[in-house]
Amino acid sequence: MDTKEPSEALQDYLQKHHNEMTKRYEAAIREVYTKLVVLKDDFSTLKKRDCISMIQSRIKSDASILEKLTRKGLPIQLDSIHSKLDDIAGIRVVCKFIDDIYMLVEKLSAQGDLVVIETKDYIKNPKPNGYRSYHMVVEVPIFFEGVKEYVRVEIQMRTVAMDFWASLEHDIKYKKDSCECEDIVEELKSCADTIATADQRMMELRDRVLNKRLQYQQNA
Ligand code: 0O2
Repeated sequence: MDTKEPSEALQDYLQKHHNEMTKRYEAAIREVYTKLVVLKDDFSTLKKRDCISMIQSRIKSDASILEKLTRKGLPIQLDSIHSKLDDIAGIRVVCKFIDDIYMLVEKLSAQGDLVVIETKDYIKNPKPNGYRSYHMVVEVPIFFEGVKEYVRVEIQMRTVAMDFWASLEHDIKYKKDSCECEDIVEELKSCADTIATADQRMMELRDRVLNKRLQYQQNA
């Protein structure tokens, strides 16, 4: 009789089948990554500037998968991972300007072979702590041994400035062991708001420069 706790059994399973499981998610990440690079190149040819600064990806660690299943009160079973967790495969896209994010969302959503499952706009509706990003869960078709499977990928899109805040906030909270002191929470929120204002101003500055360049060319 197997006397192991469900979490131990799942951990054993994840360890044993790590490669087999991650293969699917890695393939899905590659698909979405390629789509993003094509969009970036297209945009750069058209607009003569880059819209994406950086693309990062990761597969959620076994420990993080177990933590999330437990936190969400989901059954500690392999089935829960595939059907309930949307962020096993994750891609983070760091853009230059806020409108670059919405342009990418629109272009990605229009691609017939990618299904948008869910979107969360934490730019228009920031989290109470000030966190801003655009989250999208998409499904892409992957062929394994001749069988088509839809695999989910969570795409997080943010500007360089939003990424700066999220990375530091993540570090600060992690190192302070989730200190929820009110003054620190308020200060972090205030920094996020300052950054959001700067993001908006940078976009307006870019448009002013573009307009001036256009006027100069028309008058030349
Ligand atoms: P990691 O290491 O990035 O994978 P949940 O996933 O249950 O926490 P939900 O509603 O399913 O919550 O997901 P949501 O709100 O779309 O956000 C999940 C991910 O967004 C997090 O993943 C972070 O990457 C990022 N995120 C969300 N809120 C914050 C925040 O306040 N600060 C920072 N720095 N990042 C945030 P994970 O799984 O927590 O971590």
